[in-house]
Amino acid sequence: MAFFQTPPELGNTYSGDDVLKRYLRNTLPPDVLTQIEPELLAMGELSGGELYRDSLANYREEPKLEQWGPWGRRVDQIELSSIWKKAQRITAEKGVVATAYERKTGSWSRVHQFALVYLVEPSWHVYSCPLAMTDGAAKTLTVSKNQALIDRALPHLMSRDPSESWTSGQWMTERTGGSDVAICETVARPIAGESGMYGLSGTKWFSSATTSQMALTLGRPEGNPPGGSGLALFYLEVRNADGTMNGIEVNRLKDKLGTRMVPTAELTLENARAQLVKGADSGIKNITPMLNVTRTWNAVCAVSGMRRGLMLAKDYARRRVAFGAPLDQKPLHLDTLATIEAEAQGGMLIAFRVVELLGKEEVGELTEQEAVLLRILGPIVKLITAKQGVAVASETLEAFGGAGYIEDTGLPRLLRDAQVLPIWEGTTNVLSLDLLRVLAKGGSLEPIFREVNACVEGADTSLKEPAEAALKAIEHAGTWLMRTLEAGGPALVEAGARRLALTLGRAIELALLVREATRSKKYGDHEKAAAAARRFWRSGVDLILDENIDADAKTLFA
Ligand code: MFK
Repeated sequence: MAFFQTPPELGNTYSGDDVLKRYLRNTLPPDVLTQIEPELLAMGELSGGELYRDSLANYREEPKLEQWGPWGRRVDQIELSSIWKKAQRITAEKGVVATAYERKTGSWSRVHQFALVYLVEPSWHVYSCPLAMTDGAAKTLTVSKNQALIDRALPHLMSRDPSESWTSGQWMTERTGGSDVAICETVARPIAGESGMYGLSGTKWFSSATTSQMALTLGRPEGNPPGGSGLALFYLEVRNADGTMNGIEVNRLKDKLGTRMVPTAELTLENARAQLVKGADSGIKNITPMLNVTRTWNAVCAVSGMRRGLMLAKDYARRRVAFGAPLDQKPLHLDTLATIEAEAQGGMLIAFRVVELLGKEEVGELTEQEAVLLRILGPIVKLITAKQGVAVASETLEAFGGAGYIEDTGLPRLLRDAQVLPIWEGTTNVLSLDLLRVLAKGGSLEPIFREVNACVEGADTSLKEPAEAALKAIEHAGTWLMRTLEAGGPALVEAGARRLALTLGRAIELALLVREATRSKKYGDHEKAAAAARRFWRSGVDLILDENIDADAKTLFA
């Protein structure tokens, strides 16, 4: 009989995820876990069942832009994929954004929310993009204390009624680029007689989620100085009350490597009516609450993608027989999967550690030290999980051989959708430089040292070496920073900034893995967590180079 390979299967993404369940058990008060578990189970069922089947069946669907109506009027309507339309309804009904703001589980509300996101993200083809923006906008408006805008938009942003719920865009990137946002060209002209209202004119080069009802964006009020402080943060609604566009034209949708269902568009703004959110300057500073929230989403989506790839690869390894035995009995295959399993677990723990801190911040329970830790971890968590996400996705595809390269298996998308994670919301290098600026502004590595120390306290003797490696890496980072600044100056520190950020990230991930093993002891499943810590440690933690390698870089570039 001819041979046909059995495909991998995905079950309930919550029931099947021992790593998430262990983390939640070790972290949440038992009554909170009991309260949220039914929601997690339901989301896991949807994600591994109906949505997964949809995502495989409809993987070719893409958004379509209709610029003109039948009678010649400009309409700029974007038709979304069927999965995105379904996701719009599901996210409202399940309160994927609302959960963070309703705070039914107090300071654990962010863990609650992001556990839901983690369970579902790969099944809805990056619908997390508009949700991240929506969450970021809700946070930014909340902290702006602009009561009129809060009253206008927040009920929609956190609505559980699909007919009332809005998503938000975040339009920062222009033709001048998405990293050096301060050179944005959008001009803001005051509208006579309307306090705080401006007409915005310019081009937005990457506007994700253009189908949103509102956006937060940057523009320079006429007469303001150049640079980031001369920009202001604006709120606008995309359509007027009669459904026409608010001085906005959609030039085209972007033809991207991945995130193919995200309607990323190029926009021209011509006197788009917009309202100041918080004063007529300091726009970059005022939009940073949004950046910090969307970067957390980025990290959670990265670790969610890793888990999805691993779930499928592990299931497949049990089904796929080659060279006389199933792959799960092949030592080299197991070794390969074990290495990425440890990376995925480390990534998940750092992502959720930041989520925990964010939740505490929002209910006013963050200590001063934790606030500094959160600011330092912000760029680190985004950059390290994104890099791990790409590496793990690539290895996952390889674990399927040729099938991993074939579109209708649904696997190639895992890699393409991972590749955006280190790019949008701040590239690895831009975030490494952000970390340097935080440290230069009086921050020190002390909060990280304290965090790592607390995690490795009480570690089992079998984890002595990984625990020491995490501590040593942080010590090395500290001495490297001081020595390099003294001996080489800021340029040499800049050259090593990515290695510094990744080393700190890996050290924290390792320490959290060690802590997970320690915390699991009383439940008797500590060996699995310990094995992840050891495997992660053996892959290497400290990437810092003491030698002056700047000269080599210049030679190689020339
Ligand atoms: C699944 C996930 C979904 C995600 C969807 C993504 C959709 C994609 C759309 C995009 O890709 S949008 C483009 C993404 N671009 C970025 O995220 C910006 C990347 N660039 C940076 O982050 C730069 O570091 C930055 C623009 C902020 C640098 O600009 P500046 O003018 O040199 O800012 P500076 O001086 O570093 O910071 C200005 C102020 O903000 C300072 O405060 P002070 O004025 O009080 O000194 C900073 O401390 C503060 N600040 C900067 N970053 C902060 C922050 N505060 C808190 N948190 C931060 N992260």
